Amino acid sequence: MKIIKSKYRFLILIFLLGFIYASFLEGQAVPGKDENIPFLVTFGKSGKTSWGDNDFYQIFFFSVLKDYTKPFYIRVFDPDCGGENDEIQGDFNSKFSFSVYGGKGVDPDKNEDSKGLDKGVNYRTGNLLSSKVFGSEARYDNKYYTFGPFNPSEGDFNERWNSYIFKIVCEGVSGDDGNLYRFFLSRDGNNNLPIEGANAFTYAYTFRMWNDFKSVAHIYPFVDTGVVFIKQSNFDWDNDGKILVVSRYKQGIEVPISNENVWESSNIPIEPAEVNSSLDFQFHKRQGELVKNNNVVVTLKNQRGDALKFYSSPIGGVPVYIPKTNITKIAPKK
Ligand SMILES: [Ca+2]
Ligand SMILES: [Ca+2]
Ligand SMILES: [Ca+2]
Ligand SMILES: [Ca+2]
Repeated sequence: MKIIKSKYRFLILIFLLGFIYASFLEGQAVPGKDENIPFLVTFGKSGKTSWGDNDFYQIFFFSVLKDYTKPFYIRVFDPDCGGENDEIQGDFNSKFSFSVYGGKGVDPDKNEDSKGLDKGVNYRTGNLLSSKVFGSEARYDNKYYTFGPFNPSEGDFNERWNSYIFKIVCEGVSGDDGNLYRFFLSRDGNNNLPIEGANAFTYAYTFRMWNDFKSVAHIYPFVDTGVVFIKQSNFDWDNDGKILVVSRYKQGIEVPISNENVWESSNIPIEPAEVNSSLDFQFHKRQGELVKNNNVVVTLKNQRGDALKFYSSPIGGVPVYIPKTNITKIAPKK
């Protein structure tokens, strides 16, 4: 009897996993399906940066291809800060605003301030389309809240990507607790239905690692034309294992890692073969004693100081290292 039950459960699990996989295919799940990141995280502004969020806000951009003309929705999973998923400090007493922007001023390719990277600049650029404040609220706990519908033409048009750009800002308005959440860009208000050709990106990625030794998280920056080297910066990694950079040219370069409440930076050379493709930043957890509930921030800049975009669905796909077999021939012994 027990065996039948567990077989049944296994089949349901397979079905559900297949369903989840299918619904994440298009890359409008944030974090994306290849990233293996459970949640984004933002702390209330009275939080401590040593908990893993350096600035108490997070900005994500969504791009919707011009060809898509129907309404769409931005769905937030677990927007509240309480109950399931969230990081309590004392008791849950924090408030978070989620705000969606469209129109001129949103596109970060045209407006540097919109990226939200520099302290003191107003990153709330564009037209406010919708906004809501969440506290500890059972009705939104472990559930979706849906913003929209929005019309694609309400976005800020980007000629290069032939897409309308939208922005969502999550800000820790008050309190000290950590809000964990995810986004989904959907063509349906009640279900996660991806939009073909859409994507999401950010310039400062604040996320939570799984509490699992074997779990490897990935983020995928896009290397644009003209990039010669990049400066990586990671914050509050808590000495939690290794951060490796993999590309079609790099088998896995280890970069300096940060400890508690500090930034660690280094320069990484970029080869011509890596231009116009994505890099794979891999986050491998330390073995032995588990670093629990690790939140981390990552930013990248090129040699000119321009920030790189991290795409939820990597541009050109997940990069795979191509061994240089001709170069690695073993030299004969003298
Ligand atoms: Ca608290
Ligand atoms: Ca919750
Ligand atoms: Ca939450
Ligand atoms: Ca941390």
